[in-house]
Amino acid sequence: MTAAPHPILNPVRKSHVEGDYHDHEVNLAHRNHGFLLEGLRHDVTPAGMHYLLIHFDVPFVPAPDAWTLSVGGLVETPLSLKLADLAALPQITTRVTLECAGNGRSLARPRWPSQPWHVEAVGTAEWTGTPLRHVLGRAGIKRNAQEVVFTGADRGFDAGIEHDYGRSLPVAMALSDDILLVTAMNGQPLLPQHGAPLRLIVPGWYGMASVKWLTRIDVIDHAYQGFQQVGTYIFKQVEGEAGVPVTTIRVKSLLVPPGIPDWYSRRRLVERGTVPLFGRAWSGAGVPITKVEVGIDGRFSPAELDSPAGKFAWRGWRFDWSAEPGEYELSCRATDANGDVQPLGQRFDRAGFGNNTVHRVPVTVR
Ligand SMILES: Nc1nc2c(c(=O)[nH]1)N[C@H]1C(S)=C(S)[C@@H](COP(=O)(O)O)O[C@H]1N2
Ligand SMILES: [Mo]
Repeated sequence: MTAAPHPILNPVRKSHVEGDYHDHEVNLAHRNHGFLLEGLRHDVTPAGMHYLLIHFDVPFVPAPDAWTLSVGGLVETPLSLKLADLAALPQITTRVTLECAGNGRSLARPRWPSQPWHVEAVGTAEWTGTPLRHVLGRAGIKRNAQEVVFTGADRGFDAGIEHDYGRSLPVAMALSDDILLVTAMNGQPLLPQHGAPLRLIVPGWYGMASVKWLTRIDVIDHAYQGFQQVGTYIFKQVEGEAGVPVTTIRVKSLLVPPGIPDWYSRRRLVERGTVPLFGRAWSGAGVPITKVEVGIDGRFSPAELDSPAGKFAWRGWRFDWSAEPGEYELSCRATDANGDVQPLGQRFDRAGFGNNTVHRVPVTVR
């Protein structure tokens, strides 16, 4: 008789599944709640409505004043900074739409067993903190530096590998004005689940880059090999290929489901007549949204765009639908300034990353 594989050190290799959600997926969905689509009405997502993605446990921080950020590796002056030191640096506030790279994963058939997102792993907050370059400037980056590594206080296992949550950025990007070390979200101190007391915000990239509970910054002269950099967050068609790292957010849009829902199925009932539809669209890397179209049973017409709300923030759109009684499928499709358009069909990725297929909402008009 062969021993069963150890569930942590030697986990059963995952494969795609169909049908019911496994207990493990349901458990992850409880821990990592999604955004409520009706919340798209808010320009800035209330903190409690913002999606969450926590790989391991939320670290307990009894005394934020004692929190230390260490800056080391290839720097002239290693630093050990308290929150008060960071607060003394120039502070800015930026509105940023954050989306999980796994958003849309479970819309794919078969699906990859993991955090079972449909479309709701997105939110837009106003993050306040200091541009990272001020800290790197004080430490002084050495000539041969290649990447800057960010490590969180959380630790766990994935695929049998024990690690601290960590991610890296190329040095040039780390020195840009946009990358922030933040201590506040929507004008309030960070909530524990959003990275209190200190997190990184990398606008325009999928959420995995925005390391929460930040404790260390290390400058290195090679490509970082941490699990969250090389063991996952790689676009792949098949296991074993080198793949392409997941970085910037792909163009996407969502609509506020109109009318009223059925509690259990969330099917929508809408009254006939003019139905004002509203939603938001966004893309990555600060690329503006140039067009949103609304589909009624797959026939698309242009929506009206609201004014842009910031380089890294989603953009509102609206559309008046003349609804006649019947069954319909509503959808929305955004285009960005690079000419990238959301695909109508399923976009296959082995682990379900970057699925920006159009959002579809079935409705009954009465
Ligand atoms: N330290 C740490 N940082 C992290 C994570 C994590 O599990 N640990 N999750 C990442 C992922 S995958 C996403 S999508 C975002 C989610 O941020 P939020 O929970 O504040 O919305 O945080 C990122 N930063
Ligand atoms: Mo994520």
